[in-house]
Amino acid sequence: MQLAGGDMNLQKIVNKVLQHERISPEDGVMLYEKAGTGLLGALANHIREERHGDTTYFNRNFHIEPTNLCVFSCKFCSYSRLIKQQDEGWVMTKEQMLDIVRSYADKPVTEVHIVGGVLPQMNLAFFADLLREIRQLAPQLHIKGYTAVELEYMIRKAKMSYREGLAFLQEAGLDSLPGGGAEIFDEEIRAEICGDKCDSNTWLEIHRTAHELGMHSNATILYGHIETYAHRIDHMERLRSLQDETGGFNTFIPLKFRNQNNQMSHLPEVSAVEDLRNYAVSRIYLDNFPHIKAYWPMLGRQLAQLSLDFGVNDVDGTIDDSTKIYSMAGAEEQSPVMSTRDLVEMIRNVRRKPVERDTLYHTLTDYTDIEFAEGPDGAMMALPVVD
Ligand code: V47
Ligand code: SF4
Repeated sequence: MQLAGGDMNLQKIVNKVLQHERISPEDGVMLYEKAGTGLLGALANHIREERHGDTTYFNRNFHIEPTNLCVFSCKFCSYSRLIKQQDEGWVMTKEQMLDIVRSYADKPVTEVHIVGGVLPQMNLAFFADLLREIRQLAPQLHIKGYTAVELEYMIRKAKMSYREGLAFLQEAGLDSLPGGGAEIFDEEIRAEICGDKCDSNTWLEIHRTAHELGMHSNATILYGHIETYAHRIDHMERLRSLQDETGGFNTFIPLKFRNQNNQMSHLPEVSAVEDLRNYAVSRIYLDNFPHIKAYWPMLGRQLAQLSLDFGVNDVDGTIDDSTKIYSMAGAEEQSPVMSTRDLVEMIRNVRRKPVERDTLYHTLTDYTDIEFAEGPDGAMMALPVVD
């Protein structure tokens, strides 16, 4: 790939990427600052297609958000202020959460994602109990639960080491960790936007320990607020180094800061073009992360489709409206429901190949040769194409 205009520094980065050479933090910042959007898309798409071809993964999951009250006060979060106005908040009982699991008994979901605010009464013993009962009700369901922030709090309060606490939860049924709570690792920016919760090294240490115990995890970045490009690269650099050590991360999920109903509402949101550029740089920089995910409820469907040309190869799940975090923060999708058919068509419409996966990216159904038709009860059925 020869660049017109001849910027030698950018050309060197292009050559590195094409030769599978790792780019440096300085290169990463230069991509953000100097590279055209077409170039970023072409490079990221090259990597994406080398690794995954046109395959675009999704999974069928549902969320449990045990509470939207939280002892922490992250300024970007639409949950955090609610602890002072408890009438607006919810705290679920164990039975209510188990009822949610029961309500999915005859639905083809493979994963439950548990994530929420942090409360003292929802402690390690409470969640271990919940995990055991979910495991009993749904032995096949993959339980992805608790951000490092939630884990740090409940394990500290239980006076255990991270290894002991994580092993205890794993024994109770926890399969993997979601990527939340990472926000931005730079200590100054972190202090400014979420200074009272688990620090960056602790976040990384908890994921390292989970990987050592054989659990996989994801990682997020919260971008588009007061951070600079150098902060984003620093964040990815810390993740890339840990991944070199453990290989335990599955997916990187950039989360765009949304500005409604929180203490950072005065900040404008970044543009769709910036979102696409950010996906591309993430795909290029994180050369040891297998997957980059666009979280469609947050992004909206059209931008999620476009992101597939900018390094993204996963669009998360066919979740129903069981997640509230993003709709409360002003996400594109106020009621994020998409049927399998909608999701498959969203992917097909941009000429990519829809594949349903489980949490660990084993292929469950390749939808290339599957069509949808109305079944006898009026519901949509997936049928193999017959020549
Ligand atoms: O850590 C909170 C984010 C995260 C806002 O692992 C906000 O598969 C934008 O991590 N604007 C929690 N983002 C959710 C999360 C997640 C989501 C989907 C999939 C996975 C996965 C993980 O939500 C928090 C925080 O970064 N968040 N408020 C906001 N105003
Ligand atoms: Fe609590 Fe998480 Fe919101 Fe921070 S982002 S206030 S830890 S729910």
